[in-house]
Amino acid sequence: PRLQRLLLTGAAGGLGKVLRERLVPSAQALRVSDIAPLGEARGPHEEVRPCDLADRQAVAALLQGCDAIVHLGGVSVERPFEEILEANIKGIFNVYEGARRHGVKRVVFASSNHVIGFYKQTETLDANVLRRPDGYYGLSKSFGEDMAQFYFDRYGIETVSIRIGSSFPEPLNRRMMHTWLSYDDLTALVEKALFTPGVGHTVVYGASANEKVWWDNHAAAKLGWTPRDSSEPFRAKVEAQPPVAADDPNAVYQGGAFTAQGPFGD
Ligand code: NAI
Ligand code: 15L
Repeated sequence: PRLQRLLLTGAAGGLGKVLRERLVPSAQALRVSDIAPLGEARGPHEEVRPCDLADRQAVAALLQGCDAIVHLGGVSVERPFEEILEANIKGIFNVYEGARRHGVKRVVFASSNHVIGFYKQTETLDANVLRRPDGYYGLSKSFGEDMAQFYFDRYGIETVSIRIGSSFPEPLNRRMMHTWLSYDDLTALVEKALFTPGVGHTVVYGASANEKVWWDNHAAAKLGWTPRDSSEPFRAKVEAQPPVAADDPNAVYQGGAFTAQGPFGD
């Protein structure tokens, strides 16, 4: 183990379940947190700590004694603004404030491709392009990246913001043939993000070595990460799905259907 205590938020979620297992070798103690049920501790290495990310005092207490955090917790899809505000926007503020107060030195932030979702699928982007968030969810991740930059510039807390593409056991549709990030590649990228020295605030994309990617990921190569997997073995299965119309958001925009969700309520 290289860290004394690592905090994993969103540990009950899709990616949290994966990293809860796979980050065990990275730390002596793994503190797992979520607002959803986490079950029992998986062994003496685990501390199970339920917490609402919108609760500033609770999040500060959660970060106490940790030397790094992998922050996956929050609303992970497009939702009404008020929901995003609590979990993601107040949540990321509470995480960085807690980190500052308790001397946590490194954050790995699960950002999203939805910070650049309104770019067309014909464009190739690096991590420095102007962000074009495709909804309140994308806006919250955009805010999170700015928060990361601010807390580095002001307080020296280092962050790797990973603009995750689509991380699922397999790509689920044609768009994800481009955006898919395998769990093995995700794990390796998170490890590099935790342990590479001198990252400041580095923004990278999280996509496997798919045949055609939309992202120039040289920033990730600087972390020493090379994706190993590809969506290609799933091509026949994905292309057996009904075709998508050329003007469907899923075929036009990098953010796919997220670009067309809402407005909510009135
Ligand atoms: P998920 O929705 O399965 O997991 C998120 C977890 O956060 C859930 O277990 C949920 O209970 C928890 N959470 C929500 N509100 C909370 C609150 N107020 N306090 C504490 N916990 C709260 O999402 P998934 O797929 O595991 O994604 C993990 C992270 O990675 C998310 O931040 C998501 O935005 C980001 N991401 C994921 C992608 C993917 O393809 N899976 C793509 C891009 C980004
Ligand atoms: C995300 O940010 C979501 O959290 C995830 O559920 C997927 O929808 C992914 O993006 C995607 O764009 O495929």
